[in-house]
Amino acid sequence: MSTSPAVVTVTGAAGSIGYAALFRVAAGAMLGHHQPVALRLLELPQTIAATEGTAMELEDGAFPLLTSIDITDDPHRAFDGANYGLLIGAKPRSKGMERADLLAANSDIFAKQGAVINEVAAQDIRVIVVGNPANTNAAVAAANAPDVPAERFTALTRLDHNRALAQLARHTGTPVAEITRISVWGNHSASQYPDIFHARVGNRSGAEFAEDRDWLVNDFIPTVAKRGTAIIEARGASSAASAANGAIDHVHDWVLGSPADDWTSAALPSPGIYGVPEGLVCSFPVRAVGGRWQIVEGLDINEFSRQRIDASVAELQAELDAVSALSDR
Ligand code: NAX
Repeated sequence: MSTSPAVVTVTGAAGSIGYAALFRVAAGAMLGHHQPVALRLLELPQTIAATEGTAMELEDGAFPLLTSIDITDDPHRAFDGANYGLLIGAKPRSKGMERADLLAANSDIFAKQGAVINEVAAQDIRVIVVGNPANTNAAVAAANAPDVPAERFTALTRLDHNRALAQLARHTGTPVAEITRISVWGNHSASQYPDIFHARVGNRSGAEFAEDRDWLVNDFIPTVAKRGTAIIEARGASSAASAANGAIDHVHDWVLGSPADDWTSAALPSPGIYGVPEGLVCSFPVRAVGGRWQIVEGLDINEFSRQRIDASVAELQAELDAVSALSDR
């Protein structure tokens, strides 16, 4: 790990997830406790004042690893020499907005940011997209950054993974630390598929718990997939700290390695395996080795899982087709 600062660009820095993420990035939770960080905060012009407030608080944290904070509404300045991009800012779905409108508005943002990353970011740039629709936004950014290896554009499904881990721990009365090998497949949406068939739950297998199909189908899967909505209903605001935590876990493991004998979940451009068409940014079981994600290959996918993976992949394909049709116009 280098002692020169890593340039970390955070878009949507004044938003809820940005606010929850920045302090932990500055404290070393993402890149390790020996890696200095230079923060670049990208926001919309109307939110720059609020971003300055966040920066004042970051300063007041007196974080030894935080070497600088730059605030801008100019993507070129924000991504210049960036080693890491946390793409959190996105256009939210407003009342009456159709999903197609949301896809269009965001594909525009992420196409531009991808092109700027291609132009000015550091050669080793690693990107995680959090802003929704996260998988398709990552695919759009990657398509607009032809000089950056596509595998460096990823999307957040670690939050879904962590939610699945926590729900399985609660159901089985097993500590989270004793559960491994959960997989989240597909899209970060209600169609995602949290798969416990390969999991280890203490000294038992996840497949054993999956035999209770009523619990699996009517409780576990929908609870994980719809957790975001449940949080909005309870809190009156969407997941922020847990989403920031997922993004930090994702980058941490990507750079510093995932635990041995386990795997995690991340959305990556598909190389065309597990029946997922090439180029879709799909969540897979992954391990991080030497700073690269590797999809865990060779897992036996039963019919129950196959149907659910296929349904989520079909949704991803429809999203990508919708934004591709826009760019062809
Ligand atoms: P907020 O509305 O609190 O913050 C978003 C911020 O992004 C705002 O400050 C806004 O000014 C800024 N922004 C918008 N467009 C921008 C652009 N083009 N450049 C720079 N900044 C821009 O939302 P927050 O709760 O922080 O959520 C951010 C995104 O994360 C949303 O799209 C949300 O749907 C998504 N989520 C993704 C999750 C995942 O697991 N992948 C889970 C949590 C969250 O729902």
